Amino acid sequence: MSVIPEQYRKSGKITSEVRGLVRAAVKPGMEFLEICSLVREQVESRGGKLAFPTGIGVNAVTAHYAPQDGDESVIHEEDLVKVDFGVHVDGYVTDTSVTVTFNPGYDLLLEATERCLEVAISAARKESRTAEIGREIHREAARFGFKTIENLTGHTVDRYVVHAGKSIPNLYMPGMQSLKKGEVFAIEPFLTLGTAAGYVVDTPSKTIFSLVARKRTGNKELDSFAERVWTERKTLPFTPQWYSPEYPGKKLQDMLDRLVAKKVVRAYPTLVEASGSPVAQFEHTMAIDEDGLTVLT
Ligand SMILES: [Co+2]
Repeated sequence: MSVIPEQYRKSGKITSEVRGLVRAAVKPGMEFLEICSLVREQVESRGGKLAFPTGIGVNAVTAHYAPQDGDESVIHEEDLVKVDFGVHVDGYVTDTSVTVTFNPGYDLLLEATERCLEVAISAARKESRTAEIGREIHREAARFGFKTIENLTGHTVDRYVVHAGKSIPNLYMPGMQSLKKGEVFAIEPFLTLGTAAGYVVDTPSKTIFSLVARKRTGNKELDSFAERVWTERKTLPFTPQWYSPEYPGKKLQDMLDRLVAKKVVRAYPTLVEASGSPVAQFEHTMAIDEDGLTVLT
């Protein structure tokens, strides 16, 4: 008898189907915002909801960039494009990422990254120590002449929680916890060039936010926005773009700045590879139960 809630399986199935559509749909000339709309529509039409804002990471932009209204950025022929999205069904989160390119110069990087994910899944079938899974990822990347991003990791997920506490590193990292039966987690190797710095740094861009505290600010407008986010999202991340039609101009950004200052909301800066090198990423979410490991996505 599996201990994995059925909603995880449904969530994973939606994630997997939509990832297939994204992989086929992303083409040069496509706007970032179109990719996000596609993900949202396809997830919702299957009965899921977005677990976090869909991230579009082009080249060295590695994580936490969600395009906002008015962003006219498009995919170019020479780009490497990461689409990172997550689905929840009744709060049960599955997380995935796929990298697409039309630039043959990146083919080997993509192949190596996908291979690292396979190697990591094989390792996780028999190895609960996350440090050892990280070691396998790093070793496989090195075999191809690439580096892993040392400060980004996979993670356990939980109900209404995208990062539930345990990390699955992309290199050997001693002193980390082991995975247990009943846990659901995402493994996500990020690979970059052998000549790169191999880590990500924050940028001033902030497009992803989440509620961190349910406390009153005393301002009616801020409190009602925070209450609405709690009702709709709990602590799952959101992006201003979802709410922008209701708050014209700089209104919403101003509200978010104040909620961040009051520590009601947290902002996630866009992360880029420190030396500006391209980064590829593939990700699956999986569960361990009595029957072993099941890839949900
Ligand atoms: Co993830």
